Amino acid sequence: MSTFQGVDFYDIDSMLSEEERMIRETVRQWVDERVMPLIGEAYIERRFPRELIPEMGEMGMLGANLPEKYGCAELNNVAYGLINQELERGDSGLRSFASVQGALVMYPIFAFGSEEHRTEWLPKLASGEAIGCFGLTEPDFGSNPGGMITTARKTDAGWVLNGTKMWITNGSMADVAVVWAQTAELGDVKGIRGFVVPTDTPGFTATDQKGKLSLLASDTSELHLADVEVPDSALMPGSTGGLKHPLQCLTQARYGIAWGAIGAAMACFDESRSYAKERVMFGEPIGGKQIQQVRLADMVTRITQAQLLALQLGRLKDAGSMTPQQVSMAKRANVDMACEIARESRRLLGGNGILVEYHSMRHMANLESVYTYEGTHDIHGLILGQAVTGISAF
Ligand code: TGC
Ligand code: FAD
Repeated sequence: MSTFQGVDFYDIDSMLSEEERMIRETVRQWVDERVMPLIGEAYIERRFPRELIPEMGEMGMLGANLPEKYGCAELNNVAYGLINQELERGDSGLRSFASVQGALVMYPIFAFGSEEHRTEWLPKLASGEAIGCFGLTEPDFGSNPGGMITTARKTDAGWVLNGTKMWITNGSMADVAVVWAQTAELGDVKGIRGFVVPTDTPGFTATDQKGKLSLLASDTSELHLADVEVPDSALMPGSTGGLKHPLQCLTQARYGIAWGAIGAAMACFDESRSYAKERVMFGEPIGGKQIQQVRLADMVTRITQAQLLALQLGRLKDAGSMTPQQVSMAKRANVDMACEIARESRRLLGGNGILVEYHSMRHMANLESVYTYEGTHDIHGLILGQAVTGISAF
């Protein structure tokens, strides 16, 4: 049974609509009842809890800000952010699953796909009947995806894809992959196009990434494309070349991460606050010691700052004026905040802090991936540096 207290030092609830609060509470309760009892074991077993996917679909958590017309919940972006927050309070792997499904697969199909792509895939992805993955990163092109060497060659029958994509979330579970490939032979200097590729297409294989020490309750895989033949209709007609379109998807996912990181941090703060009040050492609760009080004070301050940043970002997104650079600031600052809080929380818990029965170390390990994926902390620093100086330092 969860004893999660929540963190709302600045009465941020009063800045949410009744509907937004209600959605947050519904997902919060679901995470308490369905995720918390199993997540520690799933983590140790290194498995993504697939049994939760149909419930996530039924509750409208997948592609939640996309239109009802395609089976989605059509929520505003603040409600969508709050869902991410609550999912990541459970585990970053769960939020990652939803981020990839919604922001990196459903969003590009919605924004750049044909009407046939939308009607074929969006309702199934929204319900969780189908799972999607997003193949952008390659072994030698992570921060710099523009250098990708996966190719899409035009033939009379359609396209032939060849290449390797690395670190692909949901890769082994996926029914459909959004694959980004070079089409330079079209004579297009900005030749990167997006393809909707059913994963049962001959030549497409996915292998599990072994040896992870982070995000253990998440499917991370390598995709191999060996002469994968797809019809002309696999090309997303709205992906008209260049990095702009994949980066547009990343903006959607990074937005969700800015919220998600708050959830992981709240879980850690909540755990260490309770522990500090209960753990007696030198004859009194450690929460009565000044060092631990300052530790908790720093945590609640940084969470509050992150909440305000995310909420304003959400309001800007709902108003249609959010910029990618604003998303970079929130992803970078909030994930950094969560990494620090998870580490401090684990330390406050002493020896117990390394056990899976507690959550802080799992979050700490997960957040190291979150710090790196969707644009590393450094890359978002460079994006912000460019925004304020006008000079690119990549
Ligand atoms: P650059 O020349 O700056 O930009 C090319 C075009 O794209 C536009 N643009 C954006 N549009 C929308 N959103 C953004 N965030 C955008 N950033 C740039 C830009 O205006 C330009 O448009 P146009 O019209 O002039 O052509 O491109 P660059 O090659 O210099 O790259 C810049 C850089 C380094 C920032 C970019 O490559 C980058 O963000 N690299 C990081 C790669 C990354 O984040 N990969 C993530 C892979 S997916 C993943 O990690 C999933 S994790 C699982 C989960 O989400 O839970
Ligand atoms: P690199 O780009 O090699 O970076 C190495 C280091 O160099 C970093 O510290 C970086 O900040 C730094 N660096 C890079 N460029 C510069 C520079 N110009 N100046 C200064 N420092 C620099 N990708 C997908 O396409 N789909 C997915 O679903 C997906 N899921 C992922 C899941 C996990 C668990 C992980 C770990 C990654 C995932 N990724 C995914 C890939 C992720 O986006 C990349 O790992 C990330 O973009 C960084 O690329 P890289 O690992 O190649 O690091």
